[in-house]
Amino acid sequence: MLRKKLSVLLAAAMVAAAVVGCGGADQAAAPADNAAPAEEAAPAEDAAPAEDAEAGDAEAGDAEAAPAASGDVITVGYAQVGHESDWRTANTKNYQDVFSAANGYELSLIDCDNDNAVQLEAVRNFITQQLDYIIIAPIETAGWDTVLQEAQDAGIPVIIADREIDADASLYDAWVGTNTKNEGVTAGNWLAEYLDGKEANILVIEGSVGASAALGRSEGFNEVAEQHSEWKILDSQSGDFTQDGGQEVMESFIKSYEGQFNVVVCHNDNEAYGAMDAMNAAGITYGVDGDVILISFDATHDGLQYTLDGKINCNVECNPIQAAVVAEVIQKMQNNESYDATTLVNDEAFVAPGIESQYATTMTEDILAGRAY
Ligand code: GYE
Repeated sequence: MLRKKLSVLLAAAMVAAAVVGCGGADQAAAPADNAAPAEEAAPAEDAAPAEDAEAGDAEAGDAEAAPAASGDVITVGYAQVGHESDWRTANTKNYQDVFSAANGYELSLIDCDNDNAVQLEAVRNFITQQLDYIIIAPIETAGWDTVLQEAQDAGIPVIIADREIDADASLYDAWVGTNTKNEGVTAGNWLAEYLDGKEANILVIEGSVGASAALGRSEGFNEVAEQHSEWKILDSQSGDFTQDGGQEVMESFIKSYEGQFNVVVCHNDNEAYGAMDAMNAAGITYGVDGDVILISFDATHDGLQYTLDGKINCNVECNPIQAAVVAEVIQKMQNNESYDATTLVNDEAFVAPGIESQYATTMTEDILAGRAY
């Protein structure tokens, strides 16, 4: 049933970012400007628990208190980035599992195919439909003010998930995601430790242009690179977080820089698969026994398989399993309880067998067996 949520209670006591996940790599505080506005509002009328609602993930915690009055469902719109990567596929499935009918939700998940205009339209449709909550995984950081104002005017709470946006934090209600700048710093720190003063001639295959996940990883990695006069970033181009994109960029890098580079940094696993295909075709060796050090991000199952096989030297995790945390925030909003305005899903990093690192865990069969996505 469609119901316009008139208001939510945003307790003044917004507590510090809650950290969930597996820990490991050093993660600083969540993005500083994500504190939601403190604002009092009347309780929603229909916050009574429903029967049989249970969270789809062990981490949902409070979500066991059911979402809505019996027969009532919570309508949720998720404007998803697209289907560019294995990470994204896992994230989509996770939302479908957690925001299920059995858990008391009606989820409208729109695959925006990495197109900003489509994503803005999806959010506007959610507003027109007067859904109870809107979740946005923003394709780009920029351009959100107007539509967020429209959602606020309509009284619909918005949760920004996965990536970050430039908009003022007063324009949305909560943020859940990972600290991609720290992921970049971890990759840089690991490389410095591994090279131990040796020269690095680096090629970077970035994620999608304007995406906070790409901007953050570059910013973090560059911060470390700047401290190393023996490192040179030869080139940095977007592979759009896709395997095809990674392959194309790597092919053109090979044309321009063959014989000149010894490090390739890919902003996600899919790009790394494409880069490996391009290097295979050109007879360039990579990984622990190769000429090129290969760094990747995401640490999906297949990415970790390549890490275990010694083809990817270091793989920095980014956890796509975020829906239960978002559901918990929604449950708290629904029950007029205070909630965390910012929730950081923590990440760690993994290195190939034979590598020991203070920044990353050495891969094993057991770690791989435990990786479902
Ligand atoms: O790393 C990539 C995906 O936003 C963190 O988006 C996410 C990134 C992830 O396409 O694989």
